[in-house]
Amino acid sequence: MRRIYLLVCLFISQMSLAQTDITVYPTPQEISFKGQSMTLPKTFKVVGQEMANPHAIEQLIETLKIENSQSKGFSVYIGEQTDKAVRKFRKMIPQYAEGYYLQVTEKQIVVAGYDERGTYYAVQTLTQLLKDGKLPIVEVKDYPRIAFRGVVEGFYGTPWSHKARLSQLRFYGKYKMNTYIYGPKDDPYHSSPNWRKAYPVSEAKQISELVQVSKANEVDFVWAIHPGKDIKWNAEDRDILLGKFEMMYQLGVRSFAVFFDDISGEGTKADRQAELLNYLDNNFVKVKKDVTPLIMCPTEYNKSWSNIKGGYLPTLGKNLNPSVHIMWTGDRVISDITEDGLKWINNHIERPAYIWWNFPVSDYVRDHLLMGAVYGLDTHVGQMMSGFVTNPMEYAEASKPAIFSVADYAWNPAQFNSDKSWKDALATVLSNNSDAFQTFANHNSDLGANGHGYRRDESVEIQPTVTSFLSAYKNGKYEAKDFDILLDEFNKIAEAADRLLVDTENKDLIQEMTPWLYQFKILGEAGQEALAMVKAVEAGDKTLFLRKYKHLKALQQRGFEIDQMYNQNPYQPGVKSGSKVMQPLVDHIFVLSTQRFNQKTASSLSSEVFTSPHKSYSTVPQFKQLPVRVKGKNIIVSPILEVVKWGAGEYLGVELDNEYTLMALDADFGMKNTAEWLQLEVSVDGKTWTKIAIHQKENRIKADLKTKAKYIRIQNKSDKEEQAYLRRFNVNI
Ligand code: XQO
Repeated sequence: MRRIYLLVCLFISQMSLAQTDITVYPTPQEISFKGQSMTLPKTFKVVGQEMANPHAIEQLIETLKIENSQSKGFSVYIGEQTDKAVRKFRKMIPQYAEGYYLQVTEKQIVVAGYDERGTYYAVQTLTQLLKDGKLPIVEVKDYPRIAFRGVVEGFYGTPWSHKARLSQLRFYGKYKMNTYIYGPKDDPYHSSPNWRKAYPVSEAKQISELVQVSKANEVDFVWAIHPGKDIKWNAEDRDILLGKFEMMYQLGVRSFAVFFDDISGEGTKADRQAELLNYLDNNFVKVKKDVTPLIMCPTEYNKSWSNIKGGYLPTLGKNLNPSVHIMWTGDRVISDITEDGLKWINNHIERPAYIWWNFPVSDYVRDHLLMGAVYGLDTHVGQMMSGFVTNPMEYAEASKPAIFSVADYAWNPAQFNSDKSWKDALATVLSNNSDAFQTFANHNSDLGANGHGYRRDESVEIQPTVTSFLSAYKNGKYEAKDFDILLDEFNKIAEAADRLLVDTENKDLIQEMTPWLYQFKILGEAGQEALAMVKAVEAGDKTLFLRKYKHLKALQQRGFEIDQMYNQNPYQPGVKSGSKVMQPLVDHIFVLSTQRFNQKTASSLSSEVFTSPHKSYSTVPQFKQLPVRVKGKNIIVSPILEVVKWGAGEYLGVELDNEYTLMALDADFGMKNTAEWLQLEVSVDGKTWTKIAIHQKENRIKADLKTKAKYIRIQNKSDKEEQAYLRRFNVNI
């Protein structure tokens, strides 16, 4: 009896093994493992090869290593539901676009697509199921919940390289993303000043190649144009735009978008935008017949920027041809996607919104890498949106984990598991060092303070131990268990940074992350030294404490130098790592242990920590918590990208850590007339203010200060709201 029992257990464990060790991404709607697996045969008889989607056949041949179809080989039936080869399985095929039925048994494999993409996606799933020459006996009925899924390269900053884009397109094909929208804000032929012009030959050739590779990976290459900054609402510009679409069509482009985001002035008019898009829809999209529906990005692309009474969104909703997709970022520029938010927008635009999700884009927090999980997306709203595309970081490879999880979410929101998807995403992007990559991602996911007020979880698992250790150590004691957990984590951080630095599996990823790996290594070592200082104080070992103290000061200096040396962009320059939990922890331990050391040994070691001594403050919502950094004799407020609404009487101020002699102000608010409504003032005590004259040339504002002050602020002295950009605000001391 016992023997049988053991045999049954073995069988079940075998079955469960087959069941659990393969996870298909995106999560299929229905997948049922039958328990056993089959060993891949050597010869196959492929039925339907001539009619099925050629890209699917290509992938099938590569996956199953099929030399040539043999008459007596193992049967593989492949095709779309109207093809003879899969006719007898057609009632098993889910009746949704891009859906498919996949079956693996001991005697056959069936790959049956609702349409050509479905067949291709079935083969992608089959490819993921193949492991060590074995396939599980399985049945899959699968389809996407959201019709358009993918990426919009829509960020400010260095556009992705051609090589990076090709790698992205192959990645999208594997994870069933069917949309790549080309719209890099800093490409002059996508936006002003050259949106009217043809691409130079070399760029045109690259676009053609991208289109070809997109097709081979079943991805729509959507070419976007961003004419709003200087478009004229006349027949001439309208026909120039039509002509540009025709040029892109000649390069092979079959999907188009028109973006009106981040502009001001004439181009923002809804009725004009709708008229232009309907013209393009009627005279280009509908005429060509092989072009997918138009996508547009509205000027009011999030709820916080929209003014329904003003009529912008209702005008678009009413006037725009129903087939035109309208993009939306959510309740704010950077925002969670919720059912209420979707109900609100879908009602006003009279169609399901096409989501442009601004994560993991980091062009407003450029000193941070956003490697965290994808979350904040309602899981039961799939049918309330027509598309879901993510706006990624300028770091293409480092964006892949988030893109992987967005692919997972967009295909099957109802079954999306944020944490599991994140861990598997990291292991997919970097398989041989995935534990180190996970450690890195755990502590490099928050954004730090930023104008959008958007934050992310970071160092989640160790956070409770950090809190428990610090609250105890503030009273001079701590739990040994907490200490050991923290030390173990800092050891893991230091090791992970080095193992990743020399990883060769994905060199492009490592190259993108290197500055942050340098910083991460220092964070790990700094943590080790800070904890060593705690031990030295406890042991009353003055010599040891001083050694550790000096080492940590040196590490702080190195970290500062890395922050000053790498990634020196004009917005948020530098390299931050572990900025939400682990770096503050190191600083806290440094301060507390140094203070304790000073008390115990009547010393007066400085417990000053290297952070920016000065800070900004403001009554302008978009200027909240702007980072301030020091560069030489300059105090620099971080610029931001978007149009700022500056209310009457509102001001932007800088509070210095001490009184200084201010020498000059060098500012730029992106407009010519700002000196008319701006008033500059300085103060020593923050109460009595002295007005200072400012001079304007073009957009540049200057002021000679040569006055002692601790505060400086610039105020909208008019009685109405003004619009401006924060391009520069530097105080020279
Ligand atoms: O969200 C946008 N359009 C729907 C515009 C995008 C830019 O492309 C940036 O990548 C992103 C976040 O920074 N968002 C801009 C916000 C405001 C920039 C003026």
